[in-house]
Amino acid sequence: MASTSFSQRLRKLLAAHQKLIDRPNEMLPEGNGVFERYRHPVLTAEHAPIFWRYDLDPKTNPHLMERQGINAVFNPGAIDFNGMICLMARVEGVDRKSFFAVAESPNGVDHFRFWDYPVVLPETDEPDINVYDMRLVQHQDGWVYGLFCTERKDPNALRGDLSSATAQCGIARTRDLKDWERLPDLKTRSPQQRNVVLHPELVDGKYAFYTRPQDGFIDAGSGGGIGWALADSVENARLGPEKIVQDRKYHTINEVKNGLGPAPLKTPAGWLQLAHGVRNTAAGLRYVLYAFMTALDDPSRLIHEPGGYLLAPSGMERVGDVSNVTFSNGWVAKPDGRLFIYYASSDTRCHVATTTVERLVDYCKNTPPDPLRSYACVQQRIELIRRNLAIMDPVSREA
Ligand code: M1P
Repeated sequence: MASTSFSQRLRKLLAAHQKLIDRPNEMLPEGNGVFERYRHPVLTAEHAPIFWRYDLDPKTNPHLMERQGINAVFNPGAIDFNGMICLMARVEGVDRKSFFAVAESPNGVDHFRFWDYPVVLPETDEPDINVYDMRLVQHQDGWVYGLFCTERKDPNALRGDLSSATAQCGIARTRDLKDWERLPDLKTRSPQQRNVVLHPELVDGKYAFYTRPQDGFIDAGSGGGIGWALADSVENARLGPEKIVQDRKYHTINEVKNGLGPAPLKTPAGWLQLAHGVRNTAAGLRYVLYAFMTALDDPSRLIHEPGGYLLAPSGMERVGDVSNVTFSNGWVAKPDGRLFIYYASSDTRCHVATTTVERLVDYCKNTPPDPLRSYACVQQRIELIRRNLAIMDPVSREA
């Protein structure tokens, strides 16, 4: 029988967890008009059920100690599923291994609750050491696909080097987010791949992949930009040469590397795309989110490329296991046009930002591109100032 202190502590643990899940979220005032942020993260390590972390049997755990802690919950894929918004979170145990687990919410901004069991992702003949960052896509062929990074020890690592890894794209599919069929990993010509995304529609009758060719585990190196290639089959997906859809450029938000976020959204004006860009600083890498659009008749053709970032780490988002990072691999567009962008901060926790498809398309079409030189940036801004001053009356200038 459980002691009184065991029972009391358990009651407290369960009550605190329930309170966290029940906590209403709140849109922060005074956004920039492009999107709104929210007061609280939507999913954190503390959202992991108590029964995932503690042994609740007083006989085997009389001190009610945490046995299998969770370090972080981040980089979620997202999908509108059976009337709920489901996040496919990257859950990282204290042992550093990540796995996938679904948390659902009725409204997309709060009340996210994990399903009882994490996803059992079948392995291939070459077992994954670590899996993360699943992009969920409801494909035209009827399956829900999950593309994710599978990481294994670099077979060419020197003796004693226990850090070098290889990253490739794993592929799995499901009908219910519960039972998963694992397909062979994507084969490409690049030594490593991360941030691979499946386009939601067939293109010329083939499966279309956005890729991120890279030379090393961390460095995009000579590889780079967001790539694109078609595969005859998804059951044994093999890509030929990758065309670069959106390149990296010197002195921009993505000069070090970039990678597509979630699968793009189809709009009358083109495919709406979200990506992350990485630049270097004296304090290390800085990851921000940016948007662009590609053509409906050719999703690999860039049509709008607004300059700068859409969303960058702010306030507490700046701090975490890998600080100064915002990363997104999930968003959900509702039939009424509302758009929920799920992003993680600093490889630690998940947030939501809301906007509409219409606003984001407007943002992509009307934000000027990065002119790539300070002088040209000043000209761009002077043009805006001139137009504004011509229509502002003196009273509103002082308001
Ligand atoms: O640590 C920041 C991010 O680093 C990787 O992204 P990328 O391949 O673009 O550098 C991923 O490991 C991602 O999960 C992580 O958030």
